[in-house]
Amino acid sequence: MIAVPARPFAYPLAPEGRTALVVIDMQRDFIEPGGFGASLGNDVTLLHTAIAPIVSLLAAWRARGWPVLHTRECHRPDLSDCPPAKRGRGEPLLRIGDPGPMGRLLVAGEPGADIIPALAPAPGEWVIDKPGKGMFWGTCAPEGLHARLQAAGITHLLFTGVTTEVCVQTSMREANDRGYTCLIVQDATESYFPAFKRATLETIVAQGGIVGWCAPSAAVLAALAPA
Ligand code: TIU
Repeated sequence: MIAVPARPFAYPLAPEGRTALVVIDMQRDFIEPGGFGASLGNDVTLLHTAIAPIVSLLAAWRARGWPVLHTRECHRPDLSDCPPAKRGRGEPLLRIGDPGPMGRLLVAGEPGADIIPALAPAPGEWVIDKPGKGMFWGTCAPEGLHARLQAAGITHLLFTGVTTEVCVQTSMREANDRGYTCLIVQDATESYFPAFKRATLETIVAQGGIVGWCAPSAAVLAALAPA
């Protein structure tokens, strides 16, 4: 194990490809103007600071040939996997499936559902389309994501991406309940609500790491031996 200085205490990062880097929903629909995030009334520029740290972590994982998972929150074009309760929620400018400047919002195959070019998946990396906020719900049919991770020998997950308190936290909680040893990289995740990000990081590490660990990307990168 590689000890990463972290809160609430050192994180035991598993080498030899057993720790996957998870990049949650770094899609144009959340990061760029005119997408789903903006339609909910959010300032999408608040998410941009997470991009550079994720670039650095991706380079480190790729240099070692360690597994990388990208997720995309999106739905089938017929919206059969979008519960009416999700589509009807709130008063957005545009709803899921409505046409916008980057195509239909949160629909697979539309430009807005793509991962931003700076973080484009490399060949061989996992790309998981998820209809919910959590990455284990309704994904990787028929066996499910947990079975796929187990088959790949992945026991540890590093979480990055957006938004901290919605899809990142939900996915990290799902993973924690399934027995994964999880760390959230504090500068590689962002929220439209800085106070919610702070509260989420504190919630995760409280009570002896009730959901997992938290560390900056510099601490993770410094702990890794030269590739
Ligand atoms: N709205 C919001 O903060 N997030 C989402 O809707 N999805 C994700 O977090 N990816």
